[in-house]
Amino acid sequence: MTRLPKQNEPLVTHIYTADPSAHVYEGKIYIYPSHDLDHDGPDNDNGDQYAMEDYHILSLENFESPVVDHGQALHLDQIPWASKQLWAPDAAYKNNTYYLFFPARDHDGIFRIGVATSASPAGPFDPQPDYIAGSYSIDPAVLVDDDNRAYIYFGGLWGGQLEKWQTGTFVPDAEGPALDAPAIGPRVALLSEDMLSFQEQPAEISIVDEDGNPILAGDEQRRYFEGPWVHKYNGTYYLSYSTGTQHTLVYAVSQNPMGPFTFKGEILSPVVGWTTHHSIVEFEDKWYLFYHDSSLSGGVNHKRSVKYTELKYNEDGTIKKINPYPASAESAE
Ligand code: FUB
Repeated sequence: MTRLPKQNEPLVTHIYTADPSAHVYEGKIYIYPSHDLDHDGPDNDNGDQYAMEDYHILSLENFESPVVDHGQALHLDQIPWASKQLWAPDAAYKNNTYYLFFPARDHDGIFRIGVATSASPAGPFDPQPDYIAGSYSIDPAVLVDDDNRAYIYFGGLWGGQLEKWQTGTFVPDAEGPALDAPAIGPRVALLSEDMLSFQEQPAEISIVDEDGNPILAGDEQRRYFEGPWVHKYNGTYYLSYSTGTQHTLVYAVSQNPMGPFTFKGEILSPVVGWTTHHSIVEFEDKWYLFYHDSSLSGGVNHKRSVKYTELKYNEDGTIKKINPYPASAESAE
């Protein structure tokens, strides 16, 4: 099934796709999305509507060539430790191997992060028998740095259960912090050389304002919610994420991949649908934002479509804010 890519339009329409993690492998763009299911089941703040069961990998030779769906790359039935909800994945390349990192609920209903391997960026992927020891919550994103160290970032509030891990163990009825307390941050851990385990206990990333004060839990315009992504531009690490309740993609910067990160601003205005989730990748000397929205399904939260648009930096390294609907709005800033 193929389709020519157009900016701000669904990359594919034969299936619903979301949470795109884009990478350049073997000279092509590979996109690792969630595969949204069309169903009439429950829809709630716990995220039960996101009932995904497999992954399909998409690729593009370039932006003038058709989008290829490589078919099913991994199914829930192949993953012994997982019971349901294959949410936002990411991929990484190291040791001549492609790794797919993915969250799912275990048999106790707790989100964990698994890893699967392949000799090809298009899969199919072969899962490890157990989840990564010490892993929890959702939305893994992996950065293989220039020195070949690999960092995994993860975590999401609400259905993603990050509030329940504030003490380091799972507390089923734990709530988020007080609104005037520091917001919960995403987690980061160095991966082992073989990419199959954490080298250390995950650490919480601190996101601070320009004065070095932590962003507070009540600061919904800026506080972390889910969907971390880290990329490097001119030697600076950019942590971008969704603010959740404000449905905005924002970013913070640091000279250290483990933070602290200083909040900078917005990347993408809210899209149609409840979630916003993205990745940022360089291809042939330009930068691109991959994101999703629910336009194709008329706004159904769990029937989303992956899209892309060019991302530009200002001279000072800040990111130009993007309007996901440029034809219908005044202008992108
Ligand atoms: O796709 C399921 C969840 O919705 C993801 O894990 C979140 O980032 C949000 O996009």
